[in-house]
Amino acid sequence: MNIGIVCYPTFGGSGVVATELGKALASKGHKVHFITYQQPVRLDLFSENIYYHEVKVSDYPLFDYQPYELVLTSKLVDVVKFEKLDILHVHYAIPHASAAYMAQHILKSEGIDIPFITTLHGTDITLVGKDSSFAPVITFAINESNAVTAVSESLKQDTLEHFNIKRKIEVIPNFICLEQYNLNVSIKELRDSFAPNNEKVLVHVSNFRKVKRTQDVIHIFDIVRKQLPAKLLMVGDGPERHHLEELCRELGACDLVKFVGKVKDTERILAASDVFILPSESESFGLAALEAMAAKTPVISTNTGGIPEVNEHGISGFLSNVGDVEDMATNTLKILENDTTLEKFKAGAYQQAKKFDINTILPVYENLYKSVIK
Ligand code: GMT
Repeated sequence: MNIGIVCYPTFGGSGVVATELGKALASKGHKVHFITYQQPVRLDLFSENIYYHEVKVSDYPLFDYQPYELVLTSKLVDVVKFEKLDILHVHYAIPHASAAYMAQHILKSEGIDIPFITTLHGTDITLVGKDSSFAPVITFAINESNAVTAVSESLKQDTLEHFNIKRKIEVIPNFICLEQYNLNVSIKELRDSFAPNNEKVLVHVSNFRKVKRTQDVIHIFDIVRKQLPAKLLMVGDGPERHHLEELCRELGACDLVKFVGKVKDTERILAASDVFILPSESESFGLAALEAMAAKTPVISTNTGGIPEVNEHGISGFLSNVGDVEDMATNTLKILENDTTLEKFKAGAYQQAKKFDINTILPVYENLYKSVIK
């Protein structure tokens, strides 16, 4: 198949899922065209069957706000026509689904039929989409998609609750490429570089937005480090970083917390850590938790949204109520109690991650594509 993928190219989960899906489809022989405003962070353009079409955003001084949806629509029309695409798969509804709808209708007027699939990822529904200024367009674009998928049962229910949806939403969970986590290189050196005295290593990966409750990560760590020697790795960057650094200073924990910044391939850092912390306020799936589990790192998380579909309480980690930092710290200490318990949770995390292997999920997407292509 000749597939167009529209996504955000940034470090966010939806862009990562779209990129990994495209790479896996390309490795199976499909031609995959990424259409977005910047090369997706995890995309390797030298891979066979992968193409990238940049959406040029206008900088005309009249526009205080650049009309991205329109330039994206025009680009979609152009790429569908000239690359002879069979299908468009848009990740994140805003504004990708309505741009795809518009492109579909422009192409129809020229006698070209192109179906589009919308994958809902989370904040397009739970945060942004619920905003009444977006709701009519989002509702319409979801209803007009040729197929709609959500990354968890929880997100599907949220969508049905908050929007007037008249079409079927299929749940296709996020996935990981387990092979990528079979690291041949030793992680000992990396671990020794930040935990030279065999301290336990806690890790958090996110875009440091408010919804991630990153301050809770620091508070959990502060409780844990008072019980046993520990270090914390904060991977990523975002609006909360400044407050987090201030909090570390207040708690006198600066020497124990390392802000690593944005990292493209997190596999080695995750594998070199003992426990992953995800105290989010809301999370439609929690891809970062799944990536940790694939690296055999158990997860301490909240029980919000789709996280319970990913992290199994008592097996791959533990779940707590949002904001209950005491409970999350207690659970972290339970996992770190002794090597046997830690190994048990590491094995549990990996077993759970196996359920989300790309080899299981990819055929589901391929079948969905076939079902909508006439
Ligand atoms: O979580 C983010 O801040 C990024 C966001 C995105 O759309 O890029 O992530 C959402 O999609 C991910 C991939 O499907 C999910 O794993 C995340 O749980 C979801 N984030 C939220 O629901 C807050």
